[in-house]
Amino acid sequence: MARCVEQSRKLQKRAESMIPGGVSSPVRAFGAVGGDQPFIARGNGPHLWDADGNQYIDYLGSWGPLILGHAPQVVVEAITAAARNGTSFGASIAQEADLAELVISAFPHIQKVRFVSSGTEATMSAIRLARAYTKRKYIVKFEGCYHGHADALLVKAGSGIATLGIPGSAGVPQEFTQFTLALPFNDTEALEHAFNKFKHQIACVIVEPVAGNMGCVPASGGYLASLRAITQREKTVLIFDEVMTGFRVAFGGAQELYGIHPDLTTLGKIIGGGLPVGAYGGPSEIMDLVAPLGPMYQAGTLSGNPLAMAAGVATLQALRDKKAELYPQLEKLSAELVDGVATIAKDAGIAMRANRVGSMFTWFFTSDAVTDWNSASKSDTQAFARFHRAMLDNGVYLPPSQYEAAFLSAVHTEENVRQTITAAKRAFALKS
Ligand code: HOZ
Repeated sequence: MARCVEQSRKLQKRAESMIPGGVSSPVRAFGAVGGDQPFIARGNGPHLWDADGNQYIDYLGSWGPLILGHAPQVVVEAITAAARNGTSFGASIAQEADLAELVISAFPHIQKVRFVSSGTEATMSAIRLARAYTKRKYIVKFEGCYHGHADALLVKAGSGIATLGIPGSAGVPQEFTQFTLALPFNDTEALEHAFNKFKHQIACVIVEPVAGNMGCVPASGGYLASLRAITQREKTVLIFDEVMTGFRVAFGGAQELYGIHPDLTTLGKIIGGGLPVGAYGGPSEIMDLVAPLGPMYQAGTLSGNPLAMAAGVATLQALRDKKAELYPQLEKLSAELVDGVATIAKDAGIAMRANRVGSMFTWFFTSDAVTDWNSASKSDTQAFARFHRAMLDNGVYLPPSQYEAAFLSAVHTEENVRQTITAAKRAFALKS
C-alpha cells in the first residue's frame, strides 16, 4: 500500500532550493531510511497528517516532548492566552517562577534552575558551570550519548552524527575537543581508568541515564550507582542529561526511577510542552555561581519566553495532576506495543532486540543485547530502513533513524497499539 507523496515531494523540492537538505535538522531528511519524508500539515492527539492527507499514528512525538500528544487543549489554551499578552519581553515574568516551582517539586535535588531555549544550551551551560565550580578542564562523556551540538560535545556523539555514520563534525578544531574524554557507556572499569589517568583534572561526568540518542539504551543494573560513587569520591560533578528522560520515564525523571541523584540535571523537551525550552539546575551551592550572582556567564534573549513558559507550566501541571494513573498507563501500553511488535518479528524470523524504559523505546534489528554504542552499531540499519518505510506506508510514523528513541504518549490508545502491531505484521509480510 503506497502512500501518496506528490505534495510532500513538491514541498521538499522547494525547501531544498533554499534550505540545506530541505530540512532544519539533519535526521529529518530521511537519508538513513530512504523514501519521501512526509511534510507535516497538522497533528492531533496520537495522530499526524501530512501535506498529501496521509494519516499516521505518531511515535516520534516531536522527538520526545509531546507526552500529552499533539495539540492538547490545556497547552493550546495556555499558549493562546499568553500570546494575547505579548510574545517576548526579554524581561522577567511571573511564569518563570511557576515553571521553576514545578521542576523543583519533581526533582528534589534541584534547588535552583536556570531556563534556556534548548537542550544544547542546557548541557553546554551545565558543563561550563561544572568547570567553573571545580576549576578543572576535562569532561567525560559516553560513546553514543548525545548532549546537543556544542563543539566540545560532538565527540563520538549519537543521534544525527550516528545516523549519518560520521565520527564527529567538520568545523570543530581538534583543540576544542582536547579536554573531552569519550568512554564506553555501561563500563565502570573504563571510567576508573580515566580517573586514574587524569587524577584531579576531571570537572564532570555527563550521562544520559537512559541513553536515547543511540536508540534507547538503559544503564545496566548498578552502573548509575557506580557513576555516583566514583564522582563523589573524585569530587567531580555528575550531570544527568535528562533532556529526554525528565518527566518521561517518571515524573521525577530517571533519577526518581533509579533513586540515584546527580549534582546537576539538564532538562528540555517536555518542560517546554512542545515549545523551545531547556533548563539546568542543581544545589544552590553550584547554581549560585551562575551570573548575575556568580562569575559563570550564560544568557539568552528568548530564555524564559512567555509562550514557552506557558506551554511548560500547562504540561507539567497536567502531568503532576495525573501522574498516579498516567505513568502506569504509559508503562502498560508501551509494554504491549513494544513486546507485541517484537513477538511479530520473532514469528517472522527477524532478528530484533526491543529496548524500553517506560514510554521510551527502540526496536533494534540485531539478535544480540544492545547495551552500548558498540552493540547498537551492529544493528542492521538496512533492515530498520525497510521496516521504517513499510510502517510509514501502513500509517505508522517512527523516528527516521535506528539511533533515535521512539515515544508513546498519554493519548495513544489500545486501538492505536493494535493497528501498529497489524502494520508490523504487514511490514514483515505476515498475514494480518
Ligand atoms: N537528533 C535530534 C533528536 N535526538 C533530532 C531533532 C530534530 O531533528 O528535530
